Amino acid sequence: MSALLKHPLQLGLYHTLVTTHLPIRHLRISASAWTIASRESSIPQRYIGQPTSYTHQHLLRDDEITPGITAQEFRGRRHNLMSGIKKSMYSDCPHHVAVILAADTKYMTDEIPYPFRQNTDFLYLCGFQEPSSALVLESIAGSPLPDHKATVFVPQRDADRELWDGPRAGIDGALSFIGVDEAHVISDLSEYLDQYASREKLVVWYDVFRNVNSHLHKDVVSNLVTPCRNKGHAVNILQQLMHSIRVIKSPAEIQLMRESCSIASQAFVDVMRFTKPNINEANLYAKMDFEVRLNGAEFLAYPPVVAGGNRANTLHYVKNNQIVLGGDMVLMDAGCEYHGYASDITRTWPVSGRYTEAQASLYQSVLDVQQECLDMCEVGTTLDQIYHRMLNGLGQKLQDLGIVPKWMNNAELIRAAKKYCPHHVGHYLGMDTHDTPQVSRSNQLQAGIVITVEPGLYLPASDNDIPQEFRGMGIRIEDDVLITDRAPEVLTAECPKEMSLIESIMGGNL
Ligand SMILES: [Mn+2]
Repeated sequence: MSALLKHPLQLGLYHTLVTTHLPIRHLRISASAWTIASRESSIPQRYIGQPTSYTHQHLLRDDEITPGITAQEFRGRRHNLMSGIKKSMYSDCPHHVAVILAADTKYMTDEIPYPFRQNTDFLYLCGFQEPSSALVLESIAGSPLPDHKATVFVPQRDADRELWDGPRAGIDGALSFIGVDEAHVISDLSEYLDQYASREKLVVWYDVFRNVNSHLHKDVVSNLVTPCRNKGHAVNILQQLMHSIRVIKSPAEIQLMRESCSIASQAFVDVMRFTKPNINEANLYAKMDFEVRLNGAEFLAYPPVVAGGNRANTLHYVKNNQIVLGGDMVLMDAGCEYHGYASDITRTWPVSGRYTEAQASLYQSVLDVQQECLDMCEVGTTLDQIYHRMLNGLGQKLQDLGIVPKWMNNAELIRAAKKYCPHHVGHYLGMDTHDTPQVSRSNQLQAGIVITVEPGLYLPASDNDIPQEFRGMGIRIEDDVLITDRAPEVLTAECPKEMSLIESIMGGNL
């Protein structure tokens, strides 16, 4: 019996369909039929476990799957992926199947889940938020790529589980809401994939080395991958292609990123105003978290760094539990996630409201270098080239400040810059904070790419080579930048970074 025939819908759930007034033709919608189907009639008239325009009118329009992103855009993303596969070295093969798994729920302790975060590639392709689901994209016999069939596999509706976890979409909800061609329950995925194990001239696209969902990976997809490998079929990872698509943001995504950056920028201003000597780092963290949520973000995009004084020299300091003394600066690296899009900002300000002379000279040096780097953010340059600009600039500044000796030549200055700034100048930014890491930093920037520009200088209190007045200072200034065909757009421009502006805000004058 084929997986399709064994489908529970065909085994007796027709009754359910009738009672929910959902015509059976809606359960298998061809791609062409879907495009003419009315979106309005397709939104399930019940809560399905994630916001829809039916349950969350304040968040979504009728044509949107996730806030700001339409069903049509999601279809376009799947189309782009299949176009990429078509252009690959395996273009001659007639059969392709791509499997993208949803994340599974992670548990803190017994029955206590961490907040769920969907696998980004899965979310990007279909917008579905339920754990332990899968998306299968496959070529259609006799029809050239990028034509394809999109099928979702979702958890079965289960009254007992839904009592605890809330309603699930089920196959009817998933099919009509996501706008794919078919939907099945996830327990049918194994049998569905079996049909491919015996195929000839097949290419499998699956991220074998990523443990997105242990159960589905080990017990289900490996039953496709292993026999296919044994038969000599190509099994390719998808991530490289996924990231090359995801790195270029659509106009809708750019709008969401603008909003994410704006919310985080405003929150920084509120946190600066809230700062006073002897404040606990935890309070600054709490204030940031509070403000971004109050202004519409779902949560912070990552555990923020709130590092007073010398703790700023621990790059990933996230303990955030010390008192920041008057006279010290605080370095905060924080951003929010707004409808799936991250912002990532760092600012460093004096808790007393005034930079000391030494702090000011170090701060201005980092700010100058950041501006040089921002000026380079245009189509055709690379993150690595901006990084080299940063190293050159920081090396020069270290010498100007007297932190490294005058006799150092250029190569030695670069080494010193790397010592006092051990991280890169930036990374791609998008749905993930460190977005699309498979895209090399030596690739040329294109319009629609968002990057961070975040030079810093970290001068540990324990480093006796550093002049006394600078020891124990750590400064980073990080903005998020949209590459365009014209001048770069600094998405975090609302977040103050000029010292006079920060001092005015903290002094209550702005
Ligand atoms: Mn960053």
